Formats: sequence, C-alpha cells, structure tokens
Amino acid sequence: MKIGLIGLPASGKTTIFSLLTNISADAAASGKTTANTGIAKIPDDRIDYLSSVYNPRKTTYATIEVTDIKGFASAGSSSASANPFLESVRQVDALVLVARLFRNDEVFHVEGSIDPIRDIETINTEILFSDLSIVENRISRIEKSNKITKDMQNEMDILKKCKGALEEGKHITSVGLTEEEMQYLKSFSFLTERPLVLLLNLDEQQFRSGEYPQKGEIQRYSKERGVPCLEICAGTELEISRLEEEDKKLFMEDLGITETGTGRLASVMYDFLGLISFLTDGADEVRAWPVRKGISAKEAGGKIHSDIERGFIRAEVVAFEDFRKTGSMQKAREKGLVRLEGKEYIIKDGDIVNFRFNI
Ligand SMILES: Nc1nc2c(ncn2[C@@H]2O[C@H](COP(=O)(O)OP(=O)(O)O)[C@@H](O)[C@H]2O)c(=O)[nH]1
Ligand SMILES: [Mg+2]
Repeated sequence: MKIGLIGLPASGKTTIFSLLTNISADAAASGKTTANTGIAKIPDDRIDYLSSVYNPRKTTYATIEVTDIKGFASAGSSSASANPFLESVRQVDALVLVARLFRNDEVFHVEGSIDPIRDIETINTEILFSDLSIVENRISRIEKSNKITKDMQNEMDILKKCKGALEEGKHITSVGLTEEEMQYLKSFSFLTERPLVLLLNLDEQQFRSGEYPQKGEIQRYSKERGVPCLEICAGTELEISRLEEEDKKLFMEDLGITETGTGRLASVMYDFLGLISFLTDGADEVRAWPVRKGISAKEAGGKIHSDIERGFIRAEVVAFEDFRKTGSMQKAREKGLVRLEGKEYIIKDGDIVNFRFNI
C-alpha cells in the first residue's frame, strides 16, 4: 500500500515525509529524482503491549509506503500529460494533500500568502485537468475508430459520465460507478479516483489555540466532498523528534497530544485504505500483519507463509482485548476466551492468531 504526499512547494511535504519514515529531511530533499519513497510504521499500542508481555527478540509493526512527490515548480502549470509530478502520483493508492497554514517569514510561499483553500484548489485543478485530458483523448479516439463495439460503447458511456463530473470540478469517486463500470477505468489510473485526505500543516500557536485562517471553509470543503481532514504541526514535531525519549513525552504532553500527528496520519490512512491488522505473538516475534478487511482465516495464514494457507487446519484466535483482560495466553485459554476457528472465519482487527497447519 502506497500513499503519496502532494502539495505546493514549502507546504511541509518533505518534513512530513521525514517524520513518517525517519529518513532525514536533508537526505530526502537532496534526492535528484521526482519522488522519494520510504516506509512508515503504523503505531499500534496493542503491539506495544504484547511486546511488553513477551519481551520478544523482534517486534514488527505494520507499515505503509510513503512517497514524497516533488512538483509544482510554479502553480498552474497545467500541461497535464508531460508533467512528471503527475506520473509519480499515478503510482500511489491514496493521496495526502498537504496545505500550508503555518506562518514563517523565512519560509517563502510560492503564492505569497497563507490561503489554504486557494492552494488546495490549485492542486485539485491540476489533478482534475489531468484526468479530464485523459478522458477526452480516449473519447475522441473511440469516436474516430471505424467500428465501435458494444464494449467500446459501454466504455464511452462511462467516460462521458466521468467527463461531466470532472467538468463540474468533481472527482471520479463522486460519480457513483458500479464495480463493473470501474473495471473499464482501471487502465487509466485516474488521479481523482484515489482516496484523498487533507493535511493541514499548522504552526504551534494555531495548533494550541485551534484557530487558523479559513477553518470553517476548510471544514465545509472537507464535509461536502467527503475528504477527511487532519491537523498536524510538522515543524514542532520535527523538533520533538530530535529530542531524547523522556523529553519527547514531556513536550508532547505540553502540546496536548499523546500520539504524534504523523502517527495519527499513518493510522488514518491505514484505515482509509481498508486495512486491518491481525497479530501474532510469541517469544520470537510480536507482529502486526496488514490485511484487507473481510479476509478469511485461511487467506490470512497465506500472508505469513503459503504453506500455512495450503495446509490450513484451524486458527486459534483470541481478541486482543480478551488477552489484555487476562494478561497471558494461558489464562485466556483457561477462561475459554481462545476460540478455534475454521478456514472461512473472517479475521477481525486485533485478533491474535495462531495457525495450525499440516504440510
Ligand atoms: N514554522 C514551520 N516551518 C515548517 C513547518 N513545516 C515545514 N516547515 C519548514 O518549511 C520549509 C519547507 O518545508 P518542506 O518540508 O521542505 O516543504 P516541501 O517543499 O513541501 O517539501 C522547511 O524549511 C521546513 O523546515 C511547520 O509546520 N512550521
Ligand atoms: Mg520537498
């Protein structure tokens, strides 16, 4: 699973990328390519807890891949197809649009002022135009062909629906296409078909007071378009991340947060992408395994090893909360909280699973 950070220059993308991936901002900023990619850990207090119980040799959190997408040398440079920025955007599963709210005279703003709605619209327009030009090209290509098959006609009907929406400034996600209709669009990898989250990069004063420019408008924008919106204070978080562990806690408490903004972002994106975690425990390793919602026990076993899926017998399952109530697998078993489930069992978020298999 990949998420991409987009936004105007100096909105804080590289800072946020660096916070998420622990790759230093200097290293990330000096990259010569259009995009930098790294791995972000999904914070999980269940893993923290299991790790404290087992004290295992290895603790593994779930992760997602993050790309810091450079681009937008100047705003409104809408030659869609030739834009390398848009090419990197096509390779991610979901987009995070970073909007600058923080004030800092030393950090240049390409548009000269703090106006998040304008900046969000600038990026949004770029994305809409890019999809629209693809749609228009394809429609005209179909129209020009000698013979229009039933299938091509279907495709064109769907593309026309998309065109209508895009021309009104709406994303393809808002068209309400069926699964079957979506199949026709797969090969185009449209940008406005991807889930989008707004990330507001506030300065510390804005973060503490909860007051910042255009707050009401942003909330309305977020609600009307079904785009979740999160607040973060990247500059301060970067400073906190450089502190010793104990100082970190104090500073976070002082800022009134228990989890960092980037941690929250990672969790929200994880959820947004339809992922849940099942957990495995033991003295060797405590681990969170990312899987799609709705996966069966047998398929989940296959995420660990194909042998487990092939030779699946049963899954021994205890919900994390039941484990925590008792404090150990043995006590959970004594209390009858450990269930034996078959291959069709649908895995739930936070299930601690032991697979029994035979090969
Ligand atoms: N004061 C303040 N400065 C920030 C914040 N986030 C980023 N910056 C600074 O703004 C500049 C541009 O940030 P960067 O992450 O490189 O932006 P990008 O161009 O979107 O990748 C850097 O000097 C950052 O240190 C913030 O939340 N507050
Ligand atoms: Mg950058």
